[in-house]
Amino acid sequence: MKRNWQSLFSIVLCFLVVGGMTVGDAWASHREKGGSACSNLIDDDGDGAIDCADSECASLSFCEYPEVSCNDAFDNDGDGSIDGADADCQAGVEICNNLADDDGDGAVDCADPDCTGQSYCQYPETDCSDGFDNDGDGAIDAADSDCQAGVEICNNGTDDDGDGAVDCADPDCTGQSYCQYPETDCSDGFDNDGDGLIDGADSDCAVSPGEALFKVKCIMCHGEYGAGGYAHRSIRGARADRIRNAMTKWPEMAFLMYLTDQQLNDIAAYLDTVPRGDKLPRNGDMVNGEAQFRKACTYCHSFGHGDRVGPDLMGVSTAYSDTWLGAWIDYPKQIIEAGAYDPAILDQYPYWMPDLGHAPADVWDIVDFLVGQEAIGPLPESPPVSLTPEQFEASRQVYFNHCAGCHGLYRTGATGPNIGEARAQEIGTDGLGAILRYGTPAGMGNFGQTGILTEEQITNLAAYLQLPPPEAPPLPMADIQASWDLIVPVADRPTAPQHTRNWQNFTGVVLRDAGQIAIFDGDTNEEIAQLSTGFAVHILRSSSSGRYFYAIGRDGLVTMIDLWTPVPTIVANVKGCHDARSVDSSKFAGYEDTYVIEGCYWPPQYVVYDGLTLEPKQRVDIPMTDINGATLVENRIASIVASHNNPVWVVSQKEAGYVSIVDYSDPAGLSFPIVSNIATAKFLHDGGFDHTGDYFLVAANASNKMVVVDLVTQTLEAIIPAGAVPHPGRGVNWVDPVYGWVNATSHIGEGRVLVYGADPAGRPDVAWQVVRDIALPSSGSLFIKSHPASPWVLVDMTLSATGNDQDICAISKATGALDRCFPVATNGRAVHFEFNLDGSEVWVSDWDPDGAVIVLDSTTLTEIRRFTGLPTPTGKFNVYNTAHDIY
Ligand code: DHE
Repeated sequence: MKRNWQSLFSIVLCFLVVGGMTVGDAWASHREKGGSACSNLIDDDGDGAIDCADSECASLSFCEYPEVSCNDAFDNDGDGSIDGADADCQAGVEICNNLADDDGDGAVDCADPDCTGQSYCQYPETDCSDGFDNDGDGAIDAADSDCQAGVEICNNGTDDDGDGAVDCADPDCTGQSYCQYPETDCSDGFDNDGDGLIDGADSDCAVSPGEALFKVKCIMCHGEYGAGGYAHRSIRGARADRIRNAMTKWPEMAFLMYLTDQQLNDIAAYLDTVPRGDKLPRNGDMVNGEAQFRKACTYCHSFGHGDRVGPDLMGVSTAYSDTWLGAWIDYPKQIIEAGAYDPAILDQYPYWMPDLGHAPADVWDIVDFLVGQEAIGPLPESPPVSLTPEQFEASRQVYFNHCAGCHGLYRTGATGPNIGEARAQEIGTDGLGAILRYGTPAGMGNFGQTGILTEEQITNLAAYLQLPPPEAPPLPMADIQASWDLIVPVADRPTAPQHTRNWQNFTGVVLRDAGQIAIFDGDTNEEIAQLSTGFAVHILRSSSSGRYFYAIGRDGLVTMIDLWTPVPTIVANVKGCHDARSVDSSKFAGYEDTYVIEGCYWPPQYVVYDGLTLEPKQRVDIPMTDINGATLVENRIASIVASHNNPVWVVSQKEAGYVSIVDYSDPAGLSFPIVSNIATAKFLHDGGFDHTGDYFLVAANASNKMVVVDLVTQTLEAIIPAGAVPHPGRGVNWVDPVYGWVNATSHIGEGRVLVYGADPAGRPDVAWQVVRDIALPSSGSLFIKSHPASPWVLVDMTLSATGNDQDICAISKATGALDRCFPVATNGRAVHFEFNLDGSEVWVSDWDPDGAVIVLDSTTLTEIRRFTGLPTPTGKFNVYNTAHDIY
């Protein structure tokens, strides 16, 4: 791992730096006798030898590189000889981009192993009709295999592979570094960044081309305005030939060889005009450096204790210059995006170095710490603080509120990994603190950065996690009954709607952190109520008729809301769990609005209530054995769906891996037993129906599977291998043009939508088989949804760690391909979709303390309205769609 990581480091870009020495340093310290430079085509010291030909210059690294083009009238290697006059151009030296087999070994340019490592040899032929060998492999345009039909060329403004997506909008181009670049030349008549816009038409050209280039290629080392950055030295006023020479001489900059003279002139022109910038402050504060390292880096890296998710950093300051380390810590994303790293090496890592937002002074301090600690030796781990009983209790509550949902009350893991005390001790106090502060790309939230947890809470929680979990209390029927609060008895309720609104088009919006539900009239676009519900309220479900909403709080409080009163009114509350996520009503004909079921995360039980009053009817323990026969300490009820075809609820037992069928047809209305336990996979989470309602599809998101249960035979129908941590919400059903009825999931752990056939009667050939695997720009998706009236399947990337958390993506039902991804949220993260009654609008949450619900036209996907000023809006539930399970 360490070796790989070091080779990752070795392919650095755009750095006018070698071993801590800047170009300026090098030039200053290597001059011909007489005091002039080794690259000015002048025999400065009058000894008859020019530049690199002069022995004074021999030790300069750039004098070791060849003239890379022998016909461009430019002294590429700064040795004073141009083209044919340069000895490099003699037979025997392969020049890698001149279309000639210079060394006569039968291999031309990039096809010659001598050229391996030349960064431009890793690019495809980017234009198949410009008469130019763009990738320097010796084959021009159609003669290059890159230009064969069916291969998307990512910057030629053409849909080469006919999948409806052009250039960088085509998922095939994901990862092409230049798809992350701006228009790098604003006057070449070429669409450099493949976004379909040429030169001045591209908004990237609002800044000068040189500035645009500088900001993606150079700023990481040289800082704002080239004022010095981590390279310590201003490059204000650097000339194009100096830049060319630098990139020719030093391997770290070789990947920039494809920059044209015009582009270098543009950069030089920009550097000529920049104001004098401030140098980055460097305090040499190792103590702060160590503190920052412990706070931010220790989840991925140890210092002297072996590799973790990332490599051990002991030795890193010997292997790399402080300039390099500084730039890497400050700008990891940009460095990767600039294209200097071989994607094949990056692919070896589950996670790439994230940008943790350090101030430059802290970056320098971390670098100084890495250098200083080297002499001292391995960094000892911090011991956990000892907790007072009050701090222990407060940490227990913090854990319950923020961690138990994913990791379990007993920390055995489910959606998140096992973080029992043994594993927590292994991660250590510093590592736990770092992960709580900054989260992970696998979906763990950045609780410290976002202010959800204070530093004190993080410190205490890191200690709490290293202690055994406390016993969780039961919640017996007597306590449940005592919690029941019938606010408006049925006899006092209206028998018809007391307003003229179209209540079936009401949409309830979860205001998570406020513990409230906002209710909107989808016809008039008015907010008509804001009602207090349970703690960190999670979801709403509708009664079968749609008249009532049932809200479930994470504290287990079920709240029943009547939509027929003049304004929506809470008519009953009850608490059947200490911790809960799911609730649903009885939806089979004859049982409309008759019963409600609440599934608990803790205790391991479900509770059935009267559907009109919430009077508790029965509490049922769930089995504590999993599908492998193992005894469980915790078995949570995850998703519950109410069948429209039978008088049953379908209940997912998370840890056990069983899908249970709970029958509510007892004529006496007293008994609500599990009548079938169907063994599937672990750990079950969220799911919904297929288009017929006869199959239930649920994510077993700890085993990367989608499970299909046949509700007619009450047997396991199929297990579909999925990607990392599938998370479909209730999923989505539509008719694919090739495969008929399909269903799909997105994933938390990877940027991928899997589409599988879902019509065993009509299309048995593809039933429950993956028929499409669609790449998304980011992992971190929570929900995928559609409506029969919309041509799109929409997917969010709420937990994206790569900056896509405000974006949503649209997959075309007509083509089955990803059509576009675009930003929707402005203040927070884009999360969850709901359609209005007729499906003409789709509502998306901007999940933020100052949040909003953004309403898009469900066909054009343009914004038509937004409801602002909503605290932490998350799930949204339209009455009609929720009552009828339309998704
Ligand atoms: Fe949810 C559905 C559990 C975090 C918003 N979530 C579900 C379901 C479960 C679940 C079991 C299925 C319910 C059903 O169909 O009966 N959710 C959990 C967790 O355990 C988890 C991962 C962590 C936790 O501590 O709760 C979690 N959920 C979240 C969020 O952070 C979300 C994004 C915002 C919030 O409100 O907390 C969130 N979950 C939702 C939504 C649904 C949901 C909106 C319903 C989707 C639908 O369209 O039906």
